[in-house]
Amino acid sequence: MTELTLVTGNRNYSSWSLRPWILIQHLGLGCREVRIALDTPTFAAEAGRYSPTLRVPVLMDGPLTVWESVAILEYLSELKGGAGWPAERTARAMARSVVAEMHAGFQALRSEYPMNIRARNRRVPMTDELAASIRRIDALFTDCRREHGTSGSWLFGQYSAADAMYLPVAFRFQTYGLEGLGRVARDYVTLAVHDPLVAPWVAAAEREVETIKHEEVGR
Ligand SMILES: N[C@@H](CCC(=O)N[C@@H](CS)C(=O)NCC(=O)O)C(=O)O
Repeated sequence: MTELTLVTGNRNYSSWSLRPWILIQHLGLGCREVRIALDTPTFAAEAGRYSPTLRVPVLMDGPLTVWESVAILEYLSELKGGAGWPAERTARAMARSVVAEMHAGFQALRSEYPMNIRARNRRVPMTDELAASIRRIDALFTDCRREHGTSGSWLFGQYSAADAMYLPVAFRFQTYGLEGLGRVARDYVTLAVHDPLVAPWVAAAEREVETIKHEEVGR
């Protein structure tokens, strides 16, 4: 197997980049990393050297380019014989559903609670749309854990692409507060943000000096 290269954005802000990166760590794949700072005049030109969409993340495996975070998660899982998904068919179907739901939705959560790993104790006005997103996240975490989580601590017991997909959501709750989440979801958020395998990404986020003004919301 050739060495994988993962092109990402800033550690502090790039929620889509974090998803394949953490799955690479959990699958024990290893990769070379190329980081391109977001929101700069040169971002599009630099990203365009790797990505047909001019966005990150993008994965290279030799001559092959894979873009879109969900497609990358699928590819990484395939490299490990499907290990990125739950082994049991009904659990796998639910995991794929929640991954697709995150990729396609949660607009209010994404825009009103931008991922900002360094920030703590931020509070933003609660809108109806944001409250609805939080209710759905609470139900989703609780249902996954209760229905399929008994073999371990993650959403489907063992670590899967679903956990990778929702890790940036866990960091959002660390920043903006846990209000609206019940006990099961709170415990899951605590587990996810303290995952030892994400610690190097968090440390790098804390070392970054760039600030993106429109991502710095809340007081
Ligand atoms: N649907 C894409 C979204 C990727 C995306 O929006 N990435 C952001 C960084 S987190 C980006 O590249 N932004 C730069 C831009 O849009 O110019 C995926 O799932 O990979």
